[in-house]
Amino acid sequence: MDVITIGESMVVFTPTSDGFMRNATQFTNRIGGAESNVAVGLARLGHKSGWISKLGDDEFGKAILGFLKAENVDVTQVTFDQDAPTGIYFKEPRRQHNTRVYYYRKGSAASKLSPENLDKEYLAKAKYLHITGITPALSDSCKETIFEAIKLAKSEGTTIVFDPNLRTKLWGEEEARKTLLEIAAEADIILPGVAEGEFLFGESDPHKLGQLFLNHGASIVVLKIGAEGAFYFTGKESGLISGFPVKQVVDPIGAGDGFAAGFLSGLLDGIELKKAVERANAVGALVTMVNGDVDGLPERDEVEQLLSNNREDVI
Ligand code: KDG
Repeated sequence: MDVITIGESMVVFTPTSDGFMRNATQFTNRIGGAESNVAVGLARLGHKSGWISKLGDDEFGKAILGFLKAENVDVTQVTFDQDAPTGIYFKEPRRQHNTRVYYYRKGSAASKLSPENLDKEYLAKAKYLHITGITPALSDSCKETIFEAIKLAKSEGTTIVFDPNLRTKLWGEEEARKTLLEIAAEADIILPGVAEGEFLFGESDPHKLGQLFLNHGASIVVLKIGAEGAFYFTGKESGLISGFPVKQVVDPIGAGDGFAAGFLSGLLDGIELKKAVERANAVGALVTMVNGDVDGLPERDEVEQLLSNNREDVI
């Protein structure tokens, strides 16, 4: 297994009409969840990814499992909870870059994940364990699961990758900051957005933030600055890799997960760090051009085409 992730996936409902969701009469439904988005992104790029989770024993749980199986994500570590439902969420696109989300996931099956759901041998098979800041926000047992997974994976020499994915709707700021900093201290590679860096360290200068994350324990920091691209820092080298300008962002949700999948794909292929960041930018940009959290995740030829084109031609 190349990358293993742990988290919650949900069915995502989006109104088919513009305007406030209170007036909507029809919705599309798709699948989303930061960690499974990364797993799907990696699988589409030809890597082996696995997703650890719990689903409700209901129609939505079956939909998610079926979707991920069809995407070639390993779901052998997914269990069904008989007493709790699969989470759902709604996306209300207001204006470009301003999509409101409403979660219906409290007490969901995934929030019941606990350290007993972890199989040490399975974690040992992974080159990378990808963690996000969403899963520890779901419940105390989810938080314990994340710290236990990190401990088990580290004891097997697995590299820990962390995307803080701050979701203030899910927990209080103080608890979020404390927990995200604790996980960041365990991570080998960290992929924050600049706003998350500011939330964690009260600092918005990218260079200072890069250094702060390195001092905090990471050996590779990739700091996302939205459409403009991302900075990378290793302690030995640093730089800015500019993003791919997208003329019309259709749906920005999931771009960060695409970025993580693209970056990990580059590392798995053994390409230069700069090139891995460029691949990450490319996948993130492609995700924003399609509706849905996972729907824009590209296959390898699409990324290669974007990377080999003159940037202006592309988007
Ligand atoms: O990163 C995209 C995710 O935010 C989305 O797919 C849903 O996992 C999700 C969440 O918790 O918001």
